[in-house]
Amino acid sequence: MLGPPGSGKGTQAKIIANECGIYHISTGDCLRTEMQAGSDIGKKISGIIASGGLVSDDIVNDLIMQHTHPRPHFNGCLFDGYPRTKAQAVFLDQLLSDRGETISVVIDLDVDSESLVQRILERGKSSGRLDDTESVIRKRLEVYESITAELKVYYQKQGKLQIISGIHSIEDTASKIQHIIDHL
Ligand code: B4P
Repeated sequence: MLGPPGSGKGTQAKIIANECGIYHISTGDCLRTEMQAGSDIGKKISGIIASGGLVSDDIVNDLIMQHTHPRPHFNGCLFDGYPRTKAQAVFLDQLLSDRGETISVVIDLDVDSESLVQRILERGKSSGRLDDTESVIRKRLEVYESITAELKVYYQKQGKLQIISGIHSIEDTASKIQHIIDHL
């Protein structure tokens, strides 16, 4: 699941994973769990997340290694907010290929910047997240445009990218994603 912060990746990933029996992994959730636990990793990353930057590829790829062992009871795995850099994308391709697996589809949720800012500010009223303030949101959008957005080209070249408008209701967006998955 690709898309800028606030585009609905987490929202949609939970719905789709639940409907389709797919294992859902959100690197954002994993990193927040580390921070809440006060682990060594959590201490290392809290400043980066609070300022809207990206956590290092090594830390995030390690988390992915820990969470992606084979899970035969699920119909696959849905990566939410990962990869966010070209190095992470290359790492994931290699990890899957070593297991004889591959990515089936990459869903990119397309939402305009002002709607993203409004959504995250709204979420910030109750989330308690340090990165849900206006200045940090704008930084996260810049980071997305300068580093993560190039992954659209990466997956387009692999013929895996499906771009979906994410400005409609949560239910409408979920049914569009479901349609794509049903036709894989
Ligand atoms: P994430 O947890 O991934 O944060 P996010 O991008 O804001 O989440 P998301 O985009 O899923 O939010 P959602 O749309 O569900 O990452 C947080 C931080 O962790 C990053 O900034 C980075 O520092 C670090 N990190 C995570 N992964 C990393 C990686 N791979 N590499 C390096 N660093 C990494 O929700 C937005 C809001 O919109 C919600 O309130 C929702 O209710 C609302 N909403 C959703 N869909 C809607 C719709 N259709 N209409 C109206 N509102 C909607």
